[in-house]
Amino acid sequence: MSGFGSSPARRRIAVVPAYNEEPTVEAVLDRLYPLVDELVVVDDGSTDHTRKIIEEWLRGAPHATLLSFDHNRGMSAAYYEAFSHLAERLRAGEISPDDHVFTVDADGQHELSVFEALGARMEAEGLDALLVRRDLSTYPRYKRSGNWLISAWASLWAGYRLHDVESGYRIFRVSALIDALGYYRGYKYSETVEIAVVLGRRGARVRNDVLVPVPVFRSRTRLVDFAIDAAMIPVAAARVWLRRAGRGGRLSPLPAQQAFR
Ligand SMILES: Nc1nc2c(ncn2[C@@H]2O[C@H](COP(=O)(O)OP(=O)(O)OP(=O)(O)O)[C@@H](O)[C@H]2O)c(=O)[nH]1
Ligand SMILES: [Mg+2]
Repeated sequence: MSGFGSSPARRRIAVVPAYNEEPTVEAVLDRLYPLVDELVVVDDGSTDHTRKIIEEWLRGAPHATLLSFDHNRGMSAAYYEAFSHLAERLRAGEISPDDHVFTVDADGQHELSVFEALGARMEAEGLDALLVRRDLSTYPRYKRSGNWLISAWASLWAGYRLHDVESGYRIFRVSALIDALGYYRGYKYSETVEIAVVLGRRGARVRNDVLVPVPVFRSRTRLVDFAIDAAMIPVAAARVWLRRAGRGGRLSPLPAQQAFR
């Protein structure tokens, strides 16, 4: 655990959104928990036994917190809830602007054997965000084409090259994450594309080219989710521009965000 001495080590906080992940959630939490200092899991109104499984798992996990919705609100809402919780903790001085937040899916799609190496890279390069690029070579062609297209579209609006903008396997510096939170909310799955664009427009140092394998293929996203994401990309960029114009060039709408950059 971190927190000793005059320059405490950077804390690692994991955020795991979960919706009807009964077969995999416990294994993911078991594997992830020893890799981090704390873990926040969001049950997004699951209708299977996901919530019960998490509640039982929590008994042996003193550094983990469950946030939950009574009804399903979508992946973006789950992330928004978790990140708002972290913003509160930052304001309360319980976490620091330089701590790292890792987002990991509850379906086992994110390769945790590279977790340490990703964290080390983030640290060594002083990044604000590392959006892990998933190796989608085992995915069907339509998924790969769609991912390429939306990543290219997002790159235009973000101002840097995105290779896998839909990736949910990410690391954020707390200050950059909370800053970005002032510019988007996300709908359905759009959180991933919106935050990637906002970070770029805010001048954050971001990489999206570190390639990792995907252990399992399973897809629940649909064409309508793709369309929503595509539509939200320019909206996210516009929000940053409008906010900047409206505030005469000031870049920090919330007190906590002054810590960014
Ligand atoms: N499908 C879905 N997942 C949710 C929801 N809320 C939270 N999640 C969680 O968000 C994470 C990502 O969801 P996935 O459906 O795997 O989406 P994805 O991996 O981005 O997209 P795919 O490439 O289609 O697998 C998982 O851990 C889900 O359990 C929701 O309303 N629907
Ligand atoms: Mg998934």
